[in-house]
Amino acid sequence: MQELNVSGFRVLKGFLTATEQEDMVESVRKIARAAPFFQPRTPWGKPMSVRMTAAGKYGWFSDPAGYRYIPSHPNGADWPAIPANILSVWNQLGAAARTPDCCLVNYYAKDAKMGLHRDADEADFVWPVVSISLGDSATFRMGGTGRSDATRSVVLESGDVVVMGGAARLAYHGIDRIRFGSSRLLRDGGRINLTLRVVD
Ligand code: MD3
Ligand code: FE
Repeated sequence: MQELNVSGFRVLKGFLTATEQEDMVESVRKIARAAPFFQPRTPWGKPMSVRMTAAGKYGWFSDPAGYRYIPSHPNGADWPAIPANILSVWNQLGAAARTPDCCLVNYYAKDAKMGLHRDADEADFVWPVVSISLGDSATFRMGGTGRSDATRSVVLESGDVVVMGGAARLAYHGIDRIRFGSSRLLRDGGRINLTLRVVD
């Protein structure tokens, strides 16, 4: 396994074996059966290209009323528990002293992307964010703590895990595009990203 570690930004290439990736896709299918994927709208009313669902105490939501964590699915159902194989990645790389409150599940179809942003709606930035990539590769863009800081891009492949701690926790980042069809993990293609966060 290769590792890049620059001021709290860790990319663990090939952290998950092929079998672990397949098991994790099965866990995501279970989450999606209990909490179906939905398409959030931006505060400006435009549908986001990424489809989302979640597990844990909170999920993430946005609509013209703004971006926020929500304690149940938009359909009223409880979010399912975070599956053990996903929690195991947090316990190895995140912070075993604390359970994550949210496992956000992002699904990127062919033309989906996520603009440059930072994750700053959590109560305490001492906790890292752990992200798991499954399926098609993506061009991930990583900047600094200022919106106009220089950025660089990193290709994230299926089985890679990213940990954002320290100064990187509040860095700007986004997904420019996915390389549709680059992986055969998901039968219909596309990319799943799991993001584990402490919210409260
Ligand atoms: C850097 N997701 O859901 S994961 C997000 O691939 C999000 O779906 C992207 O950004 C995705 O908010 C990127 C890598 C990641 C996650 C959280 C971070 C990078 C981060 C938090 C702080 C800095
Ligand atoms: Fe983010």
